[in-house]
Amino acid sequence: MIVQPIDVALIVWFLLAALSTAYVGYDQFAHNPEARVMKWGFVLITLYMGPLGLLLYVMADKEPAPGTHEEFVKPLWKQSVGSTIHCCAGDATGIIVAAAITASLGLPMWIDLIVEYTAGFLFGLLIFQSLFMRRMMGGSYIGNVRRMFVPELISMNMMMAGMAPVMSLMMMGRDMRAMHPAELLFWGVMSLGVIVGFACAYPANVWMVFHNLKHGLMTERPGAKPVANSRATKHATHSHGQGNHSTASRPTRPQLAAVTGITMLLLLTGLAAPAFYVNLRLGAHDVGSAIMPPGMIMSRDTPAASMRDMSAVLPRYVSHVAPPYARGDTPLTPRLENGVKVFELETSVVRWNILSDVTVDAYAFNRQVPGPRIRVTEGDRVRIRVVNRLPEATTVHWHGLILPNAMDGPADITQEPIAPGQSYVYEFTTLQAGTYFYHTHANVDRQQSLGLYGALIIDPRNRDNEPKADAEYVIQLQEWLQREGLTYPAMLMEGAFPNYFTINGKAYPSTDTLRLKVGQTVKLRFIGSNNNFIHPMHVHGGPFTVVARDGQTLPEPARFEADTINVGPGQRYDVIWTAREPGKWLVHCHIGHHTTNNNTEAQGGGGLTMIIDVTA
Ligand SMILES: [Cu+2]
Repeated sequence: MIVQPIDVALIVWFLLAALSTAYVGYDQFAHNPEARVMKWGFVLITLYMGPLGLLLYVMADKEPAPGTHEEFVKPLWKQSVGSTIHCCAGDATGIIVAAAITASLGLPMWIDLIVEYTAGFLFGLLIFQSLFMRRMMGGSYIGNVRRMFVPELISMNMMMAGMAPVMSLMMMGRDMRAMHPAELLFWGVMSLGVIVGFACAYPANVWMVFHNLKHGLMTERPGAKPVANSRATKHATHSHGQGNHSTASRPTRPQLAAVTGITMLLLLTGLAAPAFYVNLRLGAHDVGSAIMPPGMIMSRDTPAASMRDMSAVLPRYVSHVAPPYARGDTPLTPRLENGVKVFELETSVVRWNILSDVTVDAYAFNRQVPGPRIRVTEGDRVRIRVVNRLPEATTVHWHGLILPNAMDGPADITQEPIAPGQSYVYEFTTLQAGTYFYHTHANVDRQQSLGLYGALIIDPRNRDNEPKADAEYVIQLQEWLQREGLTYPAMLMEGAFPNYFTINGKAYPSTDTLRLKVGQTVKLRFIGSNNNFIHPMHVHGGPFTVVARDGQTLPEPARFEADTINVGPGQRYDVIWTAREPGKWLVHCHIGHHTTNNNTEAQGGGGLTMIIDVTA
């Protein structure tokens, strides 16, 4: 899934890795007199380390001219490269296979790390060192296991000391696609982990090769016995008794113990230190693939549910791309069944333009933001069938209505949430009249912030006492957080503050323009369909009359004049404004930031701004 620039970089990286591996494999097996086990070591390491593996190969092991391999690979640094590659190829293979399996099983990260270390160590020791090397080194399999135990332990400790923090911090970082083996990012983290692990293991291998605890590169010519080109071999005619002819003495027991002890300490630090910063109790099934907003505080005790709540809408869930001109709040036509008005709502993830050049990945009813307008008359029997096509369970709440409890919508309180692919039928008789709205009542924090709401207008059966106007316009408010092409639910939380604001799913200058003539009136129905802020909605060009609050028409003496009304989440105000003078009159929120688009103004404003264009 290509959703971030890193994905393109990873594709390039893995293409380079594939080409590098193909070259190293071809050259090793066609031209290079390296021992078979080391050939495979280089191939695997180049697969994991890409062009860096290729670099190591040409610098340290590729025979420059026929017959020169023995001499070419002699320097200590080259021998140590060989020794590190040999160790890392086995360890990394064990670690990566274990990581892919533990991630698929959804085990917590801290268990993953222990399994990975164990698998890497055992694979390195039992397969790569002892089994594959037996032909080189001679002796029994068990003898090799015993002899290689400490060198393998030292090397593996250093490898994992470097690789573990890379895996922990990057997998549990902002982009947790890194936890999922089906994502390229997972393999990218593995690559980086092997590179860092290699760099950490290299100095330890230099020390071990210098002291003849480990062999380095080898030369294997057809018909001849393979030669282990350890630094000792210039004095050796029989090379397999490793370290017997060293120019440097083997380390003393205290030296070996001290080095081993330090590597154990570094290993434990590498395993444990990331746990101070990230929650290693989580696994791929908890948060795998979640991408978190930049700036979100993620501490070692942030629960998985909190991360899922704040994570981006993954673009792969977008099932419909709405055209830029699409509008929300379009009238929904019911069909009549035995006197019941039947409406159909369907939730899904859509790509929606809030500006001509800015899209959000929204949770939508009937592929629009806001959802379609449901308009009925007081006393109507209504039936609303809701089909859920979201990647998560949902419900619908009918805000402010008097209805049977089972029809009210709160998830897990009055009903089981509607699972993806399932449906639920709400049915009730409308007993009130006025401006209402419907919205999700499952994980409201996330779902409503992503667009799951719509207007519900109930006309009174007797319209005589209703405050009337020449025109009418519904204003539904919303806050959005869209960064780097990803949409996160906007919240009053660190890192989740909104940077876009919409009236009926559009930010100014993409908002509607109302057209009136001087002397005409308009009824503005403000709906606090947003989740976070109280928006002081202001109209230019003279005061309006507040005629209704939360669906209740105010009695004449209670109506009042104002030019700004605080619309809080869930609140509704009906106001009637008179066009007194010709010109362009603004309707806007009076919090300055809410009239910007990502902190910029265009054509005199942004966000919660719209124009009433009055002509004479
Ligand atoms: Cu505001």
